[in-house]
Amino acid sequence: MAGEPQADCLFCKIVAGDVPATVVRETDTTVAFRDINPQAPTHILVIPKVHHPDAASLAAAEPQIAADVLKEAAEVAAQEQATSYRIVFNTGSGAGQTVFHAHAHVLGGRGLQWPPG
Ligand code: IU
Repeated sequence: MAGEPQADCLFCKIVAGDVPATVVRETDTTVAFRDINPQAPTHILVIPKVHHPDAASLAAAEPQIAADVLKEAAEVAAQEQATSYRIVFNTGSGAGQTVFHAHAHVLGGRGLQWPPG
């Protein structure tokens, strides 16, 4: 069922505490943790606790939790003292999505180029 934990999902396992992660913030609906392969001095992933395969399907099914993810992305940036930062939702393998559980990348702590690669 949409939103239910998936046995083969790495991020569902992080939510459950079955896979370790460096958690920096947690709310009733979200978890934020450091990316294991950081692309900037600040590189944190904010995920909903519920399972949806990407940000758009999360927003369609549970818009309040999608809003929570965005709010937490800003909170994480503030906690990291990143005044300028980028929020990225890779969607689809062609855009670099490798984990099919919705997540926001929060990138900061250095100058960021535009357009991204
Ligand atoms: P992507 O947008 O689906 O490519 O992002 C997935 C991210 O998850 C990617 O930046 C990985 O480095 C990160 N990640 C992680 O933080 N911990 C893990 O155990 C695994 C991937 I596997």
